[in-house]
Amino acid sequence: MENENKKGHLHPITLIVNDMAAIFRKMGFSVADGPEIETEYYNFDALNIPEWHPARDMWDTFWLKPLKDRRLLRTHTSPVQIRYMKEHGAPLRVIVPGKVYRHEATDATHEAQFYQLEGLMVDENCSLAHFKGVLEQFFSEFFNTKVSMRLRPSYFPFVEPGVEADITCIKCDGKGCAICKQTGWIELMGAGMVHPKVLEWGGVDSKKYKGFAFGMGIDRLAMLKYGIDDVRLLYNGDLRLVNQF
Ligand code: 2NL
Repeated sequence: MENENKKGHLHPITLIVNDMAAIFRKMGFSVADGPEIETEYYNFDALNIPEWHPARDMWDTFWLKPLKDRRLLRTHTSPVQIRYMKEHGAPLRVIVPGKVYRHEATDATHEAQFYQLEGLMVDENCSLAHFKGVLEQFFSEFFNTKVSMRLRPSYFPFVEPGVEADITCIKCDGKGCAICKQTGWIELMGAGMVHPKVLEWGGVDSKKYKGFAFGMGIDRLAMLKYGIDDVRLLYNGDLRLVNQF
């Protein structure tokens, strides 16, 4: 039989997660994980997104049938970082790759279930400059080419200030091409300085410690790195895709 000699192998998402973790480990980050079924408290309230906050609409949520408390499928991996702060205390460096869920229609760039990698560094005098340095180093190693980053102001309830971070296009080095839609820049992540209230809810003294945090889509990075143009290809089990890795 044709398949008898074929060995199993890792899925492209797993390969990307392993690559990412290896680079962050070299910079002193630990890798953590946590539950995919979360409480409303850890997914929202502890991230400065109370029930009445209009920003809750940013995350279309799969709610579970309510029992004692309201539970949901986590919409981001941030709840793991809150749990990590409480358990380990400051200073800390951690990344959390994992599966997250959004209640939305799928298309070539959206899935209801996808992978995210978030990171958190907390230390005395930690700043956005450290964020930029760490992530420029990360992306340069990940894409095997020197990349620069630019930060644009943005808003997320759990950080202040909040930013969107772009890197120089890895295909054209900033000259302009189809990948970067002629802009020279690729939008890759949201980030910011952790809101003092969020540090406190994580048990960290926000007078003594500062922290940066960031989140990015692993699927999007996999698509960029491997030239995949439809996120659904990563999950529909088509062997013509997975056998290329
Ligand atoms: C995005 C935005 C972000 C974070 C994630 C974070 C986690 C904690 C505290 C503060 Cl525990 N922030 N995570 C911060 C800013 C942006 O992700 O667009 N992700 C794909």
